[in-house]
Amino acid sequence: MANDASAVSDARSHQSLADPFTPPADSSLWHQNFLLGAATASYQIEGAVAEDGRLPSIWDTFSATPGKVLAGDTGAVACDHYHRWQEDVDMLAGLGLEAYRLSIAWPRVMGASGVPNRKGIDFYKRLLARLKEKGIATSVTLYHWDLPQHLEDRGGWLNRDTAYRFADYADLMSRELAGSVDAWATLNEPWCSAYLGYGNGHHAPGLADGRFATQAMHHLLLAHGLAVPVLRANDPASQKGIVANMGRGTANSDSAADQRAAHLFEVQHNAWILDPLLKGAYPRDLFELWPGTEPLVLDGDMQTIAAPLDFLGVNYYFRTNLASDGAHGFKEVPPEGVERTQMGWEVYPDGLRDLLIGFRNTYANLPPIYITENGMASDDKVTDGQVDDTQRIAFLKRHLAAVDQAIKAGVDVRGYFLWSLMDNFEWAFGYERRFGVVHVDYATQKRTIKRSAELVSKFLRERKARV
Ligand code: IFM
Repeated sequence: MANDASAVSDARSHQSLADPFTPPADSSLWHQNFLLGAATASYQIEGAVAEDGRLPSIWDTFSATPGKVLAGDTGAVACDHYHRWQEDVDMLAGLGLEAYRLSIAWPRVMGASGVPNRKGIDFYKRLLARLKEKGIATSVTLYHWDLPQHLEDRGGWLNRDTAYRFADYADLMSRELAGSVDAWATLNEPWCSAYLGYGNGHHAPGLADGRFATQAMHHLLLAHGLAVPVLRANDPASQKGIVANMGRGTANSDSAADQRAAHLFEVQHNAWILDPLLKGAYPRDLFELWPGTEPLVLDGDMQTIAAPLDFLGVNYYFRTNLASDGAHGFKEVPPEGVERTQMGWEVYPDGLRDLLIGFRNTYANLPPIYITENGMASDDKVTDGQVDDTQRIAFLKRHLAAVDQAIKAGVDVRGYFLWSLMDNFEWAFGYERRFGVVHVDYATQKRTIKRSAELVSKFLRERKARV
């Protein structure tokens, strides 16, 4: 334990470092083992969609369909990361980021008959080797929404067979990449794949039916459960987990009806995924909210889905304020006069803290948590070679403070990934919404480090200097 005098001088040295981002002296973020990194996803940054044997994905098809993506944008070129990956890894290393979360494009590494595509696999081998060389920890997501189109043509996530195909894909990748991945996440945000992809059609493949959403979710979770033991067998030293987007629902009043509305919202966003994973059962309330949508579940599925996890990845962005709809559901009541981002999402850091503490209280077997995505979009412009993203700096500082509060309340949070390393293809919003801590000029592919990234980097340097 430090004596009083050194504690005082320690605190002073932190004060002298004060800037709009640097966490206070007593923040858990100063602990060297709290991992701080950045995240991206294959379709959002890679481009090169027809190169080296990559097959089409559902997002190639969806984004090529008029009216589906803002301004008709597609991921065909994106950030051209497939060709600029060395420069991008150098940039990560230059910023001193300690970990990088990336995803693998399934259609890049596996042919329709299941045969490996060597050129695609080699791309990820080179990328991971370079990250290792630079001392950057690697977190690899197997599925961040780019389902091979040939699987969608056979029913996609509505077809149980896709779950088994996913396990084959996990087998291939974990054999090929064993030893170069620190953490494997099976899926990114199954809620978005199931609900936005099959429930309301806002995302690929663009189907809209409530029953489809619950069946797609079941097959996604089954795919996850089938993959976990495969990953364990092939790459025992790595961590295995899943990444889920979690929504905070608050009640518009103290009335029992509004409280119930907020509860149902969180059932629909969080318990729909976490209960099967951590309790081995779907929440009953879900099917009261959506009567008649129970998926077909075969014997043993729920045990498969509840395979023990080494970590849970939590993605958090905003809260939703809710009231009863007067029947059995909820309606959104957007608060007025609150700060919002370019997406129109409310800035609400307490939601992250409250969710984390709530999960700790609800799930006895909650694994260690990584915040695998958090960040915001702003309409950033380069002026005199600089991007002053003031709103993002405050956003990050406040959300990291919320994580610190959760840790101090006893939640085991081990790290935090900025979403995103660089501006990229924001799905149905195309390139207009900029989430990066690095600006990308899509005409020239020039990367410009934003002020937020400079400050994160400064903090990491200072933290390292304390060892
Ligand atoms: O860009 C997405 C990411 O792919 C998944 N999580 C939310 C981000 C911002 O919308």
